[in-house]
Amino acid sequence: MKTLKGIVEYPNMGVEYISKCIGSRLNLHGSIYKIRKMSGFAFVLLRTKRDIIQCIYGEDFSNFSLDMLKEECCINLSADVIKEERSRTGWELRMIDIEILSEPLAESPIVINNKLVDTSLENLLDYRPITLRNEKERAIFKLQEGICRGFRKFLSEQGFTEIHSPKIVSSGAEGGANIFHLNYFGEDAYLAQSPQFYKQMMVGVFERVYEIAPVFRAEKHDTSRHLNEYISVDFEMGYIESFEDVMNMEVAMLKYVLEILKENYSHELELLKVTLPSITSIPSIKFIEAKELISRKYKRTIRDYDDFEPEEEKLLTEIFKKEYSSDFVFVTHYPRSKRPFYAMEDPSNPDETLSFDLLFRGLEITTGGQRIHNYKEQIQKMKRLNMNIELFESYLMIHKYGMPPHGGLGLGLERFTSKLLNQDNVRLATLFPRDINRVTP
Ligand code: AMO
Repeated sequence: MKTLKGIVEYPNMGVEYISKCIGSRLNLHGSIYKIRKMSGFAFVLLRTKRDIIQCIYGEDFSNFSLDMLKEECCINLSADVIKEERSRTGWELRMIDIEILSEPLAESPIVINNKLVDTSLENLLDYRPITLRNEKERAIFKLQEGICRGFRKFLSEQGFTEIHSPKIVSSGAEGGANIFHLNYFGEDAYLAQSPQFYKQMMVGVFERVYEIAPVFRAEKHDTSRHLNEYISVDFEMGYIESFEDVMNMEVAMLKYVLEILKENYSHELELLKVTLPSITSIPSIKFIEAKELISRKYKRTIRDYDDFEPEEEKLLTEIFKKEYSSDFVFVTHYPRSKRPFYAMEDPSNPDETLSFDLLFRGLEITTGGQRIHNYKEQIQKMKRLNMNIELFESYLMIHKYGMPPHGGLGLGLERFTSKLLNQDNVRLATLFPRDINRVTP
């Protein structure tokens, strides 16, 4: 009978840990990132889980030949931590013995071990399984992990229950043509554009819920801000007094995330030279006032009274950066023509909805608002929009059988990450992007 040995303990191989081990011999593992040969010795960079650790190979102390090492070999290493004043860390790591666990078959077709992967976006994405091994590339996604960790921790502390809603659905939630159609055993089905209906249903169960999961949009345009699959951070909360409760929750959530990053991800922030924005409060402006403000300040004629042009989003955030030193701005009261059928209209002006977007450094990163919870009101609105009510029967159960006033939001994880890192393309903050021209790798 085979006995299991238990969990493989993860040895802490970070630079910080090694600094505490001067005078000892350590066992490490990792991949050879780069070898720099000098005369009689070599610098060997070992890529471990989070750090790139500089080791020294020396003919006089290493018990193996340098020729055994190739870039991207995976090795077990025993090494001595020796005090060395001239080194930036105060120590050097002398390679004593190695065990080669695996060797690559071929040399990498693209140089990944320089500061940057110096190539086109196309190549960067085509060779994603290996370009992600670059120190800076992987730091982007370590930070993204931190962002999600922050969202989860915050929402759970605020009494939200994490849910997992289906991604194969029978109707679209967000309207528009950007929905993927499926042949579901001969029936029509779709890939979920958002967890909208399900998170609302679950408010009737848990009062406060959230989900961090992929959603799908059949975007036919090749832009720097659209993906066909992205990660949506959604939350929904019951017993709200106003959609501003949702906005306040988002402000607190973003502050919390920035703190988590500051406390636990300084290594990646320094590597990527990211200065985090500071948030005290986030200013807000009504949609129509924002349109007029941009038009006045930049002498532009308003062409579309129902929506922003991408350029206007940029200009609006510029104004708020200059005048309020804020990287974020909420835009509220979007016209009802631009909001889905579940959006609650403002009783004092039904042309406007009790909804908002959050813009960050020129880009919309969140949409949210209060939802209609009254059955009759919802049916009336759907009739007005000529919708086929039968298709939405299961969703409408919540309205029919009782729902608290509620609202929530959806935030695009890749958009938020890319703006935080001052990137100009959302693909750079997506592990394996899906766009109109790409389904691999
Ligand atoms: P909306 O459709 O505005 O709202 O989407 C919410 C947020 O998702 C991000 N986003 C995208 N990111 C990358 N590629 C895309 N194609 C893409 N489309 C949207 C944006 C956007 O702000 N159910 C509502 C949310 C709610 O009211 O709770 C919804 O999905 O950051």
